[in-house]
Amino acid sequence: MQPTTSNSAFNFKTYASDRRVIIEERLEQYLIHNEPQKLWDSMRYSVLSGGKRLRALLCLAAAEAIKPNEDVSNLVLPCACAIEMVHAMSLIHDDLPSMDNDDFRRGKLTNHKVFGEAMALLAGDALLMLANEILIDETPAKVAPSILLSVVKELAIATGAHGMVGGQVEDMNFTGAFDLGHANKEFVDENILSSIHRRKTGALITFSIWSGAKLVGADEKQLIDLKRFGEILGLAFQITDDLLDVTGDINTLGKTPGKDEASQKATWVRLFGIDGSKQRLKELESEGLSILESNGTEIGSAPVLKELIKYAINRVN
Ligand code: GRG
Repeated sequence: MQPTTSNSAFNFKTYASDRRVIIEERLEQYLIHNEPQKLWDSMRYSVLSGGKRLRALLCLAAAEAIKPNEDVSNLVLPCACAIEMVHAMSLIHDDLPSMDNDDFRRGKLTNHKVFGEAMALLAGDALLMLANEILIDETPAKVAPSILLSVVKELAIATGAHGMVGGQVEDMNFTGAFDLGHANKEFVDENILSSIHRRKTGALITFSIWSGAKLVGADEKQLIDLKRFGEILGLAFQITDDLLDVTGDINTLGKTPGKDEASQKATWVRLFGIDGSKQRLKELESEGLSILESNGTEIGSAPVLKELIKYAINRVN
């Protein structure tokens, strides 16, 4: 894979489609058919069903931003694919009748609609563990064990009670459709909503960027800056998701719009309206860009991360 350069001829569309090809190939390789066949069919169905691959792209892009003149894709592809597996499992579980109860995802029937609830649960469980297996087994030995161990630990933190799972529970607590005894939408304010978004969605996105940089030897200052950049991008991504639920249509989104409103979810649009949400996105974009630009190292000169925050905000699905 050609390293990225900082020259003005950089074309994000070409970059993203080239990287998506290698991500898809690697995912296919890691998910080669196995037995029990129905379990692997279910795992493959959700991972290999398209998706923007934003998290994997962020992981590759962060690595490339730290080492702009080297081909680092082999060092970070196992991690990028592990992240896509964790992401796919979260979508499978999120779509279950006991959670968001969705029928469509990525323009196709949701996993439980095709394979049944029990298999969907188990496919999610298996993907979570496969992600760890791939990260540990397939990351090249050139990466120091201490670095790999810290990446494995951070993935656990981003995924579990401190991150995604905790955020999902907070989200449920403030969703009108759930009766957990203390749900009260009046109490949702910007701090609470930011915390939900930071954990439910932002933690894995932040990890995607941080891990790509960590695996290729980023220094502490670069890691701190990239973590902050990841938090901003993660929040912007989820605010955009809240907006798309109101403004999008099923054909473009690949999932049913209007679900947040119907289930009385706590969203940015609900708190601040469409204009307020768009305004916050503008602020987040400029905060994110200024972190990259003020870095004064290779990160600042890499065009990909800058384009990725714009993409996360301006996407249509
Ligand atoms: C990790 C054990 C474990 C459980 C997961 C269900 C759950 C607990 C968490 C829900 C997390 C979740 C689904 C958050 C929403 C994030 C979000 C906006 C997803 C959509 O991501 P895109 O747009 O999807 O990147 P594509 O299809 O492009 O990959």
